[in-house]
Amino acid sequence: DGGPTPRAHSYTKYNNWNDSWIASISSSNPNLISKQVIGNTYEGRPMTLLKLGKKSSSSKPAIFMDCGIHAREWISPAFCQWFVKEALSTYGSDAQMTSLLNQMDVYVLPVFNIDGYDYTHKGSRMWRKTRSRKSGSSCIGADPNRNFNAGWCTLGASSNPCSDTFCGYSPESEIEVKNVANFIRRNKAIIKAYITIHSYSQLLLFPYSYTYDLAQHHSELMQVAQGASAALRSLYGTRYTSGPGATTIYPAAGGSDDWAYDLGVKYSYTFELRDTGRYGFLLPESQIKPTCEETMLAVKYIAAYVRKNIY
Ligand code: PAY
Ligand code: ZN
Repeated sequence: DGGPTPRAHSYTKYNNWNDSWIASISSSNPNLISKQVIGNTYEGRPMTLLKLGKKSSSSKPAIFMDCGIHAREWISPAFCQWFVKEALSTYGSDAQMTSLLNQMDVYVLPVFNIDGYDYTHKGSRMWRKTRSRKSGSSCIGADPNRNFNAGWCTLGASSNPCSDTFCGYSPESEIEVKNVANFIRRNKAIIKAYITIHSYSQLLLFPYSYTYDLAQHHSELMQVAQGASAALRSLYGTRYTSGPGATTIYPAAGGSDDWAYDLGVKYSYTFELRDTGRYGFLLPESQIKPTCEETMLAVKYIAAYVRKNIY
């Protein structure tokens, strides 16, 4: 007896992390998709990164997108799965997607914090952090979005291991953060945009969150964010607010978007998907499809802008 049979994968349901979706999608179209493991999680699960893009002999500029940094934000991994499915099924028919995948590669990390995500399915639905342990504390995990080396643990983060915004014992103390940071550092010459998907609040954030200072490219980042928000709104009227993290939501140091930006990835964005609090993290499954459809328009808008403005 192998225990309970897992529910079949569906793009309009919240699926727990499982190797088989990744294995089947990545072998479905070898000309457009491949996978690589960038390291293991604290509990030993492989972090598999998908690479979407038309095979090419020379290296292409790339976009890196991750979902599921925070365990309880279930709409986020649902969006990464949706994005991969849409990319494969609309390549060749949708002009924007075709140009994107012809000219660039898109790296998608479907679930960043796999251990935490699994725990929200099997243990506690509202868990946010990783699941790492350290002797001397009975509290588990750190906030991966406070653990990047960007103004680490200065503002809007806690040094208390029991806090939901615990910054960790040192920058990149969380192995999941280290694995992603290592990949982006290794590939920083080709990575032109960093997109991270969270929920909820309906915001499109960009640096900075660790300081109130405006980013060097503030006005361009704002202009692109507003264009992306308008594209998103065109489908179902969903309203997003755009702006720097510190003033648009709250100051928060150690976030992935600020870290990527300071590394030199100019187009660095954090999405806070639906809703504005009615359901919050418990967004009903009936909203997966409309949320993913509208978010596709925003992500494709940013991707098209980056593709036309390679630096
Ligand atoms: O860039 O300022 C930033 C990060 C903001 C997010 C964070 O706290 O890491 C915002 C929250 C999130 O998605 O984790 C928003 C949600 C609603 C929360 O838990 O507060
Ligand atoms: Zn989050």
